[in-house]
Amino acid sequence: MPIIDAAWRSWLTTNAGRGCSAQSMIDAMVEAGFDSAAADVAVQETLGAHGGVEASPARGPSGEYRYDRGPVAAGNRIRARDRDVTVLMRSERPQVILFGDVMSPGECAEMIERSRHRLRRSTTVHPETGREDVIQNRTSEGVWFQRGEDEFIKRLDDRIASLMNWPVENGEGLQILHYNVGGEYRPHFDYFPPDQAGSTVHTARGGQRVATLVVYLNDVPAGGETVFPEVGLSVGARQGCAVYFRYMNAMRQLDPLTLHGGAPVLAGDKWIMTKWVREQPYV
Ligand code: PD2
Ligand code: ZN
Repeated sequence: MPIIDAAWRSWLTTNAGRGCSAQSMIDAMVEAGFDSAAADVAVQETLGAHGGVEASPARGPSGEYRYDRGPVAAGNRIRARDRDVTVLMRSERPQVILFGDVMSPGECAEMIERSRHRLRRSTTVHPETGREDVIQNRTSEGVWFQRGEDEFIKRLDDRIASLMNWPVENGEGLQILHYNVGGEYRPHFDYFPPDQAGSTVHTARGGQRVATLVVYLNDVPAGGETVFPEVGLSVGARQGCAVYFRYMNAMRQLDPLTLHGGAPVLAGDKWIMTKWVREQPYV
């Protein structure tokens, strides 16, 4: 019998979001070789908190966000392709997980050295036009690495896909950000707000963002925490650790409690690496 891996979870999420009936998904899974009890459990888990609400492909249903089961594996330690990652903290509402040991000190240093000379001032998405603008609420510099662009990047992409339990092809490239003292990223959502005209430019490729992983590449001596102001949560930047948060459920609702920001750096500097993952392949 096949196993319910990241690709099947993504398939379930996409089809639930499209409003497919439970029976049609179970039938398709049985056709693909699952036994009907296993297919039924997987479909019910995906639809879990759906109730009777209908999903709309364009915007997702409105109403209170429902916390369904996320894709990240259970347990205190997760084998993420080539590395054992520790789970330091989990929050269910919003869905936030703090990981230790996602990258070694050597890998963090290599990522910083590869980025240092290629940094450009970061931009944000203009809500109406979808264009990338340099504005004051994001005082950092960044650089993108294309998915799988060389062996080193591919190893990190594969590890992260395994940790997030989401298909590697649904991930954007890796983004490295650097903040100097005073640098910050004021609270924002990583998803593209469906009510803003500019979002359609971004969701045309790969659909909506569903979750984020921020890896800290250095220890920040003071400030620079990732903060979730709606729930009073603050994550200190420690080299090799990472914070995961998921904001789109299987119904395609978006979780407003995932409002988050990068607090001002008070001493030293801050390097992070971000992976955003989409509902569909990002090609
Ligand atoms: O700098 C951060 O800690 C941070 C946190 C969350 C950056 C971003 N999100 C981002 O670039 O979206
Ligand atoms: Zn963010």
